[in-house]
Amino acid sequence: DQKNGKKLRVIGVPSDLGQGRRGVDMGPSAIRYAGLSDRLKELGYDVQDLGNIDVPTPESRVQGHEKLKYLDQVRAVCDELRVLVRDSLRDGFMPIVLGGDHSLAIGSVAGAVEARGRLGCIWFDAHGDMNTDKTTPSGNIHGMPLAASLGLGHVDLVTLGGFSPKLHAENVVLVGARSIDPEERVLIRESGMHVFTMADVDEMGISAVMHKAIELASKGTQGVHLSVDLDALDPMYAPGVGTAVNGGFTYREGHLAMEVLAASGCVTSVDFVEVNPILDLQNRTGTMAVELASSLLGLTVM
Ligand code: NNH
Ligand code: MN
Ligand code: MN
Ligand code: MN
Repeated sequence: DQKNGKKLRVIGVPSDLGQGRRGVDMGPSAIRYAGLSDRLKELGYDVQDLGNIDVPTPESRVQGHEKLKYLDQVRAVCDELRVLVRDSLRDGFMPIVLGGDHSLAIGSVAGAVEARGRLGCIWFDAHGDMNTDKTTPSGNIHGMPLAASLGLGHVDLVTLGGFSPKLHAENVVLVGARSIDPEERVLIRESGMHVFTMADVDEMGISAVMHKAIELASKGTQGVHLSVDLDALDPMYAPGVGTAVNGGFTYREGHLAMEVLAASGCVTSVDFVEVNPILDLQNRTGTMAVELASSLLGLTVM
């Protein structure tokens, strides 16, 4: 079942505060330029684009804490996004959040959980995003959103919206991982969340991985938040990301993952993040985001 009928709301978050390389703030424009709204309208959806959240440029602010760069600004942006995602769901729209760096997911997850209650989460990423201010090698908050959503890390990130944790580890599934920091690995293990590495995808096949991921994320939940970091894909198909890692999903694996999700009807909100058009080749990565969105939302009726 399409949990929110046929109404979609697009929310842009032009943030590059959560990572070190400028340009990801232009991600929402790149995804729109690649034709997101038209593609979704062709699929029969009513699409409302809310435009972009106001995000300060890093050059105009002080970085602040070395282990939590731009903490205050990231928190403010996430809080604004939380309200927009929450209210979109309450108004009967499925939110599609365009990034921007992955720190924004702290806000989208919070808003989605506020609106719907207990949610599962499927996180496509080359990375774990399970660092805290204690374990981060970079101080970049885009390496922390999954940890924050599970109640781990700095209080300002964890308590967004006034409740914590947002997610329960048994309903959280990371798919595509192939670059995990040593201390982050310990947190992942201790948390009890589920991980399908690229090696698992190679062994089991993406279809089996996705069916298992959906089962885990759906058990006892009111829906699933899907967070797609474009660096989950192989850099051949998504070169426009700040921290590319070889050995990612092929084009077809990415699409099959979306198609299995579409058939299940479990996804109730979604992020497409880390698109950096400055590092891209002719907007290949923005285009990939649009194509993945249309596979995710494509009607399965032939
Ligand atoms: N794990 C590294 C860090 O925390 C890199 C994170 N980069 C990402 N995450 N793109 O998705 O700094
Ligand atoms: Mn990543
Ligand atoms: Mn990420
Ligand atoms: Mn990233």
